[in-house]
Amino acid sequence: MGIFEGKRGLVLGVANKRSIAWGIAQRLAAGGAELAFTFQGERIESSVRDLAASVGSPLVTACDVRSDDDVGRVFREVGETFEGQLDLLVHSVAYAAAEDLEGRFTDTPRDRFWMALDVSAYSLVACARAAEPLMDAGGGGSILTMTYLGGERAVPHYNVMGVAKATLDASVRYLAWDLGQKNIRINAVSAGPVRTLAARSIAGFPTMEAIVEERSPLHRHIGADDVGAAAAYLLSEDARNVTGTTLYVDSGYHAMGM
Ligand code: 0WE
Repeated sequence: MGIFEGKRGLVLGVANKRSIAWGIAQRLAAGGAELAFTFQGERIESSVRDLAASVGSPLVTACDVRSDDDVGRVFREVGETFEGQLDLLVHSVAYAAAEDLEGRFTDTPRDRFWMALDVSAYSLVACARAAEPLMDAGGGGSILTMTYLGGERAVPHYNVMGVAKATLDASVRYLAWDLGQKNIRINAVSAGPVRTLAARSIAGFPTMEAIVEERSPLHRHIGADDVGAAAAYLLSEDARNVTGTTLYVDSGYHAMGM
């Protein structure tokens, strides 16, 4: 019997088979979890539907995390699908305009600054609030989000995404306090660079991988499967007394000073 047998989860952020969210979902499904998925945009709908079908998902639905109405509708659908209960929530969502992930942070315009924080940080707050009653109905739950070292240190070109991740990290701690009352845990995984669809459009991504390979204690790349393993731990009962924290899956890169 798997460690997620009888558990029901919602996964936001799968785009294709390389997505970090998919690496996490596969682990949860292998442990026996029943999973619902959301996708962003018609372009990726069919690939998400195919992946979801491969793990027997009962619900695949669009979600624009910038819209409270849409988030509300999605969690109503989840409640209907899962008999009013939700145990696991995976938030693996981020977006900044491509032009703001190059050049100078100083040049980030106001509208795109708030857009990046809305999609990448506030979305966690909106989802946690919507998940709360469904998790409370089952006596508790566990939420996981994805963060990055660029929210704590200045990583060249990460720019406004770093500010969004700093906001996300602080949100995890405040949500942990509020939701702890309902036996709902919330944690983050801070992954090193993972070669996803989003990563491939980032100039200098191969250079970042090479730097991790050279300077991290373990001298190796991080895969979505590595993130999946850490996420499964944080989402499981093994982490029952772990909340408000960040687990680094980065070959130890964050521990280094040079
Ligand atoms: O959080 C991220 C990237 C998330 C991301 C990726 C894209 C690419 C396509 C957010 N928005 C967009 N917008 C797009 O148009 N990472 C941790 C990966 C990443 O992105 C970087 C990095 C690293 C590492 C960007 C610059 C420098 C380092």
